[in-house]
Amino acid sequence: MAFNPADHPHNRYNPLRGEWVLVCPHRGKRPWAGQIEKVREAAIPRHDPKNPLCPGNVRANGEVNPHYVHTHVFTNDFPALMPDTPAPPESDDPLFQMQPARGTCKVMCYHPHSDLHYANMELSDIHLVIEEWLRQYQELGRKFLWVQIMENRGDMMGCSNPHPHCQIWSSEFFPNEPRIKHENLKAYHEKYKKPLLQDYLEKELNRGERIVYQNKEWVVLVPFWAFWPFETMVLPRRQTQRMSDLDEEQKKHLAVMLKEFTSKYDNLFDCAFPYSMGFHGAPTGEQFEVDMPFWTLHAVYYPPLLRSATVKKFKAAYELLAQDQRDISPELAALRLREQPTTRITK
Ligand code: H2U
Repeated sequence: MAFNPADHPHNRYNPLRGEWVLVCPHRGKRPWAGQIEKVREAAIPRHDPKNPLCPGNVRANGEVNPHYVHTHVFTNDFPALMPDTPAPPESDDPLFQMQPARGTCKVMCYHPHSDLHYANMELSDIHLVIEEWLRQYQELGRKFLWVQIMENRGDMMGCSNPHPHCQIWSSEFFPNEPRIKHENLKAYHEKYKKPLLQDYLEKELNRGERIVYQNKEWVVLVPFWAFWPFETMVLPRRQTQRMSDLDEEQKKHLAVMLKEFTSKYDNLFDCAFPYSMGFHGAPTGEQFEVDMPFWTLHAVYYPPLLRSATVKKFKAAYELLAQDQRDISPELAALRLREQPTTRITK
């Protein structure tokens, strides 16, 4: 019997993590007896006088937000990381190791109106969001080794507030996810003399089967090794190491990508599609000016939904005890996303 990747269980290698993911596409084909309901989403008020992220409102620490008209950034009132935390004592016991954890956590509001997301935002406003990301990245990146710009959307992902916003956690330490990527990207570059993600993009563009969206500067694809059913990666067509290296054309088309691609996500299950997303690029701090040709700036989207607006994939059982596993193939997920319109259609 000849191997068919759309039918036969197999393992796929994730070169960014040095790990395998089990793909069981035959299970994705099994009949679904459950209902696929359309969710009724509560309308989000444009301005809620009780929402601490809205302009002119009081936050948890008693501060009043300005009447901002575009973006607004403030230090999180409940920060996970602070700049002046004392360092734990050093230990020579390998089983009880600690390291200092200093940093800063910011919240960035995208727009004064709570009822907006990329799909219904003006491109000019999305552009201002990107400019603010860059400003924050430049400022924080001078000081911190890692600046994590990240967005959580939807109750399902634990997002506490429907107002369009992201969080920016900056740290003096190198967090696990980007550190592991860093090591793998570096090793690949040493071996093949090419940036892994540029090499990968070129090959994916030739194959085409996992491409979801493209414009002049950006490509969105479902990675060959994706774990989440509709996980995607956003890659620049031109090699770019850090967010601070983006030029005007890249920023302009990033705004278009954010609007059009997230509309596809919303159209897939006709809902405000939940996800965690964020950007990864070359580390900063003392290395801000250091050339790291092995790093390619990219964004990742990790959405939890599997089959409908209410049916979620859990990272549980086999994934926790043995190895990451998925049912629907990355190629089928890419096809389903590719088919979606780039403007929001309420079905
Ligand atoms: P998330 O919904 O993505 O968690 O972001 C909201 C953040 O806003 C959350 O981290 C912060 C919370 O700590 N916040 C404040 O800093 N002040 C407030 O008054 C409310 C929420």
